[in-house]
Order: sequence, then structure tokens, then C-alpha cells
Amino acid sequence: MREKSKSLFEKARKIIPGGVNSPVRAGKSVGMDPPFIASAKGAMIQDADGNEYIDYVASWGPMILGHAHPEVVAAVIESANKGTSYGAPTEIEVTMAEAIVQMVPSVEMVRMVNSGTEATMSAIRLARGFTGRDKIIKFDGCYHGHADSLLVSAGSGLATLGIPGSPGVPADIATHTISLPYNNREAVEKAFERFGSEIACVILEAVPGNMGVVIPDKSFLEGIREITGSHGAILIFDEVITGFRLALGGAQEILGITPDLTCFGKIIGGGLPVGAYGGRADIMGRIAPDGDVYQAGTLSGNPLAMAAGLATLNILKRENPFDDLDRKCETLFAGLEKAAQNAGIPATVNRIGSMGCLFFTQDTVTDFASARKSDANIFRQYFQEMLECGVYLAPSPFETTFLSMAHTEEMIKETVQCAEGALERIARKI
Ligand code: KE4
Repeated sequence: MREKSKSLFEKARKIIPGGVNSPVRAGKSVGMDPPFIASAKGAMIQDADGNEYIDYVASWGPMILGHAHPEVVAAVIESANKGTSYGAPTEIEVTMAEAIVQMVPSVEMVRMVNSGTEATMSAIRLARGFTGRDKIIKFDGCYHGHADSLLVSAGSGLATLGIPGSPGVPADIATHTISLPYNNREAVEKAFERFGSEIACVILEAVPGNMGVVIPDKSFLEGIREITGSHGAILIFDEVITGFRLALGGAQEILGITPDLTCFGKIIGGGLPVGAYGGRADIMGRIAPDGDVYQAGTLSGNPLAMAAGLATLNILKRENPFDDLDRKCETLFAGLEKAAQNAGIPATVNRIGSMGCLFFTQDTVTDFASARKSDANIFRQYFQEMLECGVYLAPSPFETTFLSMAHTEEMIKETVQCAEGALERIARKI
């Protein structure tokens, strides 16, 4: 069935940690070896053994147009024929910056980097440099990449100082991070009561996609905007997933909240390695070389990555697919939820725009604690059944299902049919 993938994985595990270049790809939480992917086109992805799948991972978000979009491929080829990197300023970086500034009004200035991790790490350093403060607030279940200050778990009590979330993160770095429950305005107020004048920033996924999808409570976001403003702390929206996915202006456009800084990634690279951070000019002005907060990168603004990202943004501006993506995603998740109900399996759906998540719990999911009530064993069986049926989902219950412009109604119908069979078979085994 997947012999080539199996032998590649055996080879890979000997020379790449876990056989993968990013842990979640190994599929440990779904108890099976990962298919090795050989190619992709539109919404379809093909593994090394020639098996085809409808792809809902979308490279973890970037592929909102679908894979190998001809205009993106052509832009990358044209750019590559002029050289792959110069390490010098280029016109296309200015064009990319103009596009972001035009599409996201809260961004007055923007700096390109090479990943979402670099974007959030740099934004936090900037917030600390700008305010002269060290503490940061993040939220349980929000993932912002693997910088030390962000690999921190919540302290023992509410609004207490963080503890290292991974070996190698020094305790005295973790202690500057306070991790709070998402959608809990009171916890934020308590933390500011206790540490207010020491807090440089609050960073959050405006719509989390790393504990599955969680819908932010309006008063929670409004509370954070208010309290950061009154305490002189910087509000950072991590829109690495939601940027240019939920709307041209991202989550902040549909939520109506204006952050001080925003982090981007994924879609703005069109599948090539890109991240960015930007926001208020008075804050961004503190970044080297004009300012004294240092951040740099050999391949930042790489011309190929800019070409792929710009082609993607231009197509999103031209096609404005957001209502259609929302409708397709609604059809998919209404079908999945019905399939679970018909099979008698407790399930709840969180969905917004073209991102959604089916949790195997009957409780509503509003934060990480409630997300973790999702039955991991049912998810593991569901993942395996769907893969065998030709549906490629993220191999973790705490990720997001992404729709792209390339997903057709037919594919969505097929996916729901796969889920009906899968969930009926699982229900019989429970
Ligand atoms: P990268 O460094 O992986 O480009 O971006 C980190 C990051 C920052 N912020 C958010 C909201 C993110 O979702 C991410 C990365 N997302 C994960 C999966 N949701 C990437 C997949 C992986 O780690 O392999």
C-alpha cells in the first residue's frame, strides 16, 4: 500500500531526527508511519507509491490557492532564471511590503524574515526593546513557533510565571513568560494587576489553529486590546495562519481589533519559506539599522519567495475567494458533524472561514483545556480510516483542516462519504 514511503521512512530515521524535518509530520499521535509525498496539484496530493489523496493539510496553511498554481510556478521560474539570491535589496521586496501595508491597515512598516518562528521571535524582541520590559503573556494552546520564550508551559497557578516547555529552554527565560487560558479575560486582568508594569507584550493567535480551531470571544479580544493600551504593553497578533486566509486583511479585519504588531507567514510565501512582522511605524522604527533592536537574515526577502508570495497575494486580491471558501468549509463541516451524529460519536465543530476542526467531544471547545477533552483514540482511528479512503488530514487532533480554492464540491462530497463510513466502522468498535 505504501511500501516506498515505508522504506524511505526507515532510511530517513537513520539520518534525520525522527525521520522528519518537523516533528508533527512523523504522525506519532496517529500511530502510523507518514506517507512520503512525491507531488501535488490543486487540492490533490500524491505519495511516493502513487496513492492520491484530497489534501486538507495544505502544507499547514500556505496552499490557499491549491498546489502548483500555474501563475505561482511561472513566477518562481522567471525569478530563478535571474538568480536565486543576492543578499541585497530588490524591487520585489518593496512591492511585497507595499502589498502587505495596503492589505493590512494596521501595518505601517513591515520586515520580511524566513519563517513564522522568526517573525514572532523578532516581534517579541522588538516589543521588549520598545517598552524596556521583559515579561510577555501568551496563551495555553497557542503555538507561535519554537523560540525559547514561546516554548513555555503555564505555571502552576493562574497568572503565574511560566516553566520551560522543552528541555533546553532555560528556566530564567521561561520565567519571563506568563501563559494564560485562552478566552479568559479575567486571567489577563489578574496578570496585569500583578505584573502590569513589567509586561512588554501580549501575543496571541487571533483565531487559534494550533489547539484545533478555537473561536475568540469578542470581549476577550476587546479586553486585551484595552488592557494592553492602558498599561503601555504591545498587542501582537500572530496571524501566521490567519493572515490573508480569513480575509485579505486577515483575522483583524473580520474581528475589528487593531493590534500594534502582526506576525505573518505561510500564505505570504506561497509555499516558499517566508515570514514577516510589521505594525506601527513608531515601533517598527526601532528595528536595525535605523533603530537599536537587532534582527537580521541572510535570505530575508529572498526574490523567489517574494515572487511566490506576491503571485499568491495578487491572485487572492483578484479572485477574492473568501466567501466561496467559507461556503465550501461550511458544507464540509456540516457533513462531518452530521456523519458523527449519525454514527453516535460525540463530536463538536469549530469553524471560521476556510479553517475548521472536528473535535471528538460533546463539550464546546473554547480553550486548550476543553480541546484536550477530544478523544485522541477516536481521532487516531478516524485519521487512519480517512487516509485509507484517500483523504489526507493533519496527523494530530490539535491542528486545522484547511480548504483551498482548488477544493471542489465533488471532493467535499467524497470527503463526507469517507467520514460516514469511517465513523460508522469506528462506532461499531467502541
Ligand atoms: P514556522 O516557524 O513553522 O514557519 O511558523 C511557526 C508558527 C507561528 N505561528 C503560528 C500561528 C503557527 O501555526 C506556526 C506554525 N504552524 C505549525 C502547525 N500549525 C507548522 C507545522 C509544523 O510545525 O511542522
